[in-house]
Amino acid sequence: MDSEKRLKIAIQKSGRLADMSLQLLEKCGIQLSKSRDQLLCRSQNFPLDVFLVRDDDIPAFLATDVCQLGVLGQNVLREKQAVDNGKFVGLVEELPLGYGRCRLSIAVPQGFAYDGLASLQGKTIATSYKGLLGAYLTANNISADIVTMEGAVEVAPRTHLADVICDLVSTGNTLISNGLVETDVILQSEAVLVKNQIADAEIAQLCDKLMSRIKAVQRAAQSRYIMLNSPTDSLAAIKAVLPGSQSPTVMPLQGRDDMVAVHAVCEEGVFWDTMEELKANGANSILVVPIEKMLD
Ligand code: PRT
Ligand code: ZN
Repeated sequence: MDSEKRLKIAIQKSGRLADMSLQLLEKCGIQLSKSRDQLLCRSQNFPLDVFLVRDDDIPAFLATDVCQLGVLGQNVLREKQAVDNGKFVGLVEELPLGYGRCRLSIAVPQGFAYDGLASLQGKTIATSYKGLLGAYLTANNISADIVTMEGAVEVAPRTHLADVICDLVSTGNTLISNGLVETDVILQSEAVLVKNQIADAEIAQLCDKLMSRIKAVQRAAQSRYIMLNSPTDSLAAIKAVLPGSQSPTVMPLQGRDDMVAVHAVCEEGVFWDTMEELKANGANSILVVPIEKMLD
């Protein structure tokens, strides 16, 4: 492979997605220079350049092929696509990453007589998501005025800039403290790995390699290694209880004909009730340990 070719990924420089995105690369074994003041970090042990930018700029970095991969909220990507599909149509959501979860919702002031979307007819709605909101209103045959605000959308009704708002919600605390009630969810969102149409075969290969590492990290994070001793006659019952495991390893226990040791990788969470059920089926010495890395 041409050693000059490097894959380029854009992640958020600072903000809600920044730490998790950097940690994800680190968990993939990618070492980066520690300074985060700069725009660009080069990895020394993987042909990868990491651009640290504002999340809103990532779709343009991908559309212009400055980077081939980006990590951003689905809300940001879908909004850009809703506003200018021609420019961003080639960007593909490759992998949901399980963090940065939120939803884009409409919220009305307490006391607003809300009786379904029709109540928004002719109203003014403040949002930073005019593309997504506009498409949602059109799809539901509602005609309303959209006021675009870049921040502090939640104060718009109090300051009489708008009747209602459409904004991101995660805990819902911001809505509550501003006397607003969530009525409609327009979009559920999380951080996602986005890819452009990679033309270069070697870059595409690097991209596949990074993606398979990310998938392996995700699988390892949700998997557990479980070890237990089982009565030989309840082995079938014990295997049936083990969550998401394929073929457990069964080994003899020295000096015991009636018991065997069972080791298994469980690709689902192992909760207390599962352990209690294993115990109820005769298992003992049950150990559940996290898995650091996993590759098939
Ligand atoms: O500087 P840069 O442009 O990169 O960052 P930013 O300020 O635009 O974004 P940032 O860091 O705030 O958020 C980045 C991404 O995190 C968003 O695009 C979403 O995908 C995701 N995310 C997850 C959220 C939230 N949760 C969230 N709660 N983004 C924003 N919020 C805001 C929301 O706008 C509202 O003001 O938090 C408030 C509501 O929070 P709750 O918990 O009170 O409901
Ligand atoms: Zn932003």
